[in-house]
Amino acid sequence: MAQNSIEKVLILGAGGQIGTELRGALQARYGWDNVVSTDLKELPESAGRSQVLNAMDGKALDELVHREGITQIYHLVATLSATAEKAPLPSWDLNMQTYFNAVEVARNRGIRKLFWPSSIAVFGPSTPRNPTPQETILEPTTVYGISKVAGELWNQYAYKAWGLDIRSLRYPGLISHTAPPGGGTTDYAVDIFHQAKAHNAYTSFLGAETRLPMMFMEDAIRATLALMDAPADALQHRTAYNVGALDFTPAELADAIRAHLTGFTISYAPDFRQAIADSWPQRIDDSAARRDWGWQPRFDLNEMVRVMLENV
Ligand code: VAH
Repeated sequence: MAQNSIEKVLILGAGGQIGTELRGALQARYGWDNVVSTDLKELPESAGRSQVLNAMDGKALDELVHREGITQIYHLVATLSATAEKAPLPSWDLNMQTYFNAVEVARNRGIRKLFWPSSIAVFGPSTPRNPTPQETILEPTTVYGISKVAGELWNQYAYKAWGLDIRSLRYPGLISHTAPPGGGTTDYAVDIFHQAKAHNAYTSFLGAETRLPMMFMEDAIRATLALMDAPADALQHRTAYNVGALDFTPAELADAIRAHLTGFTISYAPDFRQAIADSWPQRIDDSAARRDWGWQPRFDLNEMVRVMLENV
C-alpha cells in the first residue's frame, strides 16, 4: 500500500486491545516513522516509534503534537465497562478528560482528523435490542456507556461548532489474540480461548443464552481505516456509526470451539456483568455504515474461532 508521507499519526492508548493491532495497520499505511504510539506504560520495541504519555496531561499532549507535527490522532484511552463500574468517578474523569484534551489539541493545532471509539455500551434497556438501529434511544446504565454517549454528542457539537472532523464507531465486543482481555463485559469471548487452550474448559461470567454483538479485531481495524478514509461529505452521522459483524451466545461460541477442541467444556457462573450485558443490544443494524462508507465484515464465527485457536 502506498505510504502517505504527509500524514503524521499519534495513537493515545496504543498498548490496549485496539491499539496493539491498529498501530501496525497505521505504520503500514503511513510509514513506520510517521506513527507515534503512546501509552501510560512503556511499549515494546515492536511498537515502533513510541513514548510514555499520560493522556490526562493536556500540556504534555499539546507539546508532543506540536513537536512531532501530528496531523491525525487516534484516541483509544478508556476505562471499559466492567472496570469502570468499580470506580465510577475516576473512570468518568479519565474517559472524559482525555477526550477533552484530544479535542482541545485538535482545535489548537489544526489536527485534520481525530478517531475516538464509541461502543454498543451507549445503548441501554430502553433501546430496541434486535436489531439496534443507528438512530435510537441512548440511555446506558453504565458509567462507561454514559461517557461514550457524552463523547458522541461532543463529536457532533465539535463538528458543527468548530469544524473538527472527529470520527467514531460503536464497536461491538472486540475479539483479538494479540492483547489480553481489558476489563470489558464482552471479554469473556477473548478469555474463553486462553482457557480453552490451557484447560479445555471455561467458566463463563455470562449466562449461556446471553447474545451480544461481536467483531474479530481484523474486521474492526478495517472498519476503522475505512471510516477514516471516507470523504467527509459522505458521513451522515457525526456522533458515531453502528458497525456489526457477528453475534453469538456463550453456548454458541462454546459449540464453535468444540468443533476444533474435542471435549471442550463450558460452565456458567453469571456475575455483575450479566446485568450490563442484558442492557446491551443482541444484534446491530449497521446499514448506515454500509451505505455511507461501504462497511462489509469478513469474519464469520467459525473463521474467527479458527484464527483465534491458531494464535492464542
Ligand atoms: C466492554 N469491550 O465490554 C468493551 C466494549 C462492547 C463493549 O466497549 O466494555
